[in-house]
Amino acid sequence: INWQTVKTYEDIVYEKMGGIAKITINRPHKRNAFRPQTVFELYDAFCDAREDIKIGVVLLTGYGPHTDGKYAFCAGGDQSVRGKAGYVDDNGIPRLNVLDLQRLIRSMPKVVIALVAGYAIGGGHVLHLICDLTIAADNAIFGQTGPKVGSFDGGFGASYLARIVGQKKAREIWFLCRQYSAQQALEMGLVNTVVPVEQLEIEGIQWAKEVLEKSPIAIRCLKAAFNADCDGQAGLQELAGNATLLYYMTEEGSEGKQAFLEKRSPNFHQYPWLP
Ligand code: 2NE
Repeated sequence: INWQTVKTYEDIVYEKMGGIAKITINRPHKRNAFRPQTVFELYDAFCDAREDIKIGVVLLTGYGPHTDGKYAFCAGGDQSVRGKAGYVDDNGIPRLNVLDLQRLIRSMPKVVIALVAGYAIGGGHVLHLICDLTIAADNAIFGQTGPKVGSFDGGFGASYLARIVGQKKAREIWFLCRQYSAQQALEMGLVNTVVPVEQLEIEGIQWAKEVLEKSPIAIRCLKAAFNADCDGQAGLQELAGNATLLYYMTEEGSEGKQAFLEKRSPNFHQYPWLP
């Protein structure tokens, strides 16, 4: 495998080989959780891949294993930079810019394949969800955590998930915040296939090569057609992003984040289940 680095970033690695681009989130000490800077870099790399007429497939993955031996695709938003109205960038501005990235992955007329080893959790789970295809390593672990850490993704994270796994399962995933194995994810249609972790990239390249043999215009029209069926969810995503921003401003939302950072269970008992 002969990946060529395209551009050097702080939080990601961006490489190309033939018609394939590979974008790797590179914050293993945080289980590849993203801060605003990470998302800006991902957005920049995805834009480059979209513009490059030689690129037909993008592989999105997470660097691993970490020094403790654990793998992660992405553990969602970096809770240590979560402020009152989003994830705070170097200029002190709170952001939910991962929603822009979700829209770019969804709308770009190229095939995006998530290669998931280890944790795909929270906003990291939504990132794999939004990709066109997901190849899971046998050690992959999937789940949402929002209601535990004082967050939610009421856009694609809820509605698109329900389209994929069905309403009952999607509600279970969000309401209980459990973790699911690669095999369970395969059974619920959340991933396309499961392979041994050491074969993950090889499998991704193989799938990419098969796509690259096909007609670019047929593929772009098909992607647009699959999207069109769920396009109302794009509006929901914007509305839900605003609701998340407001929720982050509340004491109840902060309690979840604070509990994660303090490595304790959240105490939501003081907040009423309003009628
Ligand atoms: C991913 C998971 C389950 C892994 O558990 P484990 O036990 O393997 O690792 P550990 O010890 O929890 O994590 C290792 C280090 O990574 C940091 C941890 O704090 C820890 O740091 P140190 O104590 O070693 O210094 N880390 C992991 N995830 C992080 C994160 N998201 N932010 C900051 N630091 C993180 C376990 O780590 C976990 O449950 N992580 C949190 C998952 C989560 O709740 N993510 C946010 C969901 S909300 C979201 O993503 C979102 C949204 O809902 C709406 C819009 C945008 C984003």
